[in-house]
Amino acid sequence: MTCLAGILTMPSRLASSGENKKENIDCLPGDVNGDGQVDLIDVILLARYLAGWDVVIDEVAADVYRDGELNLKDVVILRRFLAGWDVTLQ
Ligand SMILES: [Ca+2]
Ligand SMILES: [Ca+2]
Repeated sequence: MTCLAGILTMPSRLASSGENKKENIDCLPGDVNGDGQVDLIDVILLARYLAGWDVVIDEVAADVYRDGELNLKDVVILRRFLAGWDVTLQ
């Protein structure tokens, strides 16, 4: 699975590299909206997604509690991270 940030940056990377090797696209854990930083907007976006809103999120980056699904655990981890708790986003 490729994260949203990876998809967005892929064309330029492929064009500049000129090689056909498989690249590991860096995905920023917790960057739900794929803007390159993790902040409160990402938490809000994820919460809205879970509430059934019609929002587009990076489901791979949003799964900070790596259990393969998106739920409130991910929101909690993200909130703790932003609050300065000693948690690691994966
Ligand atoms: Ca973000
Ligand atoms: Ca999860």
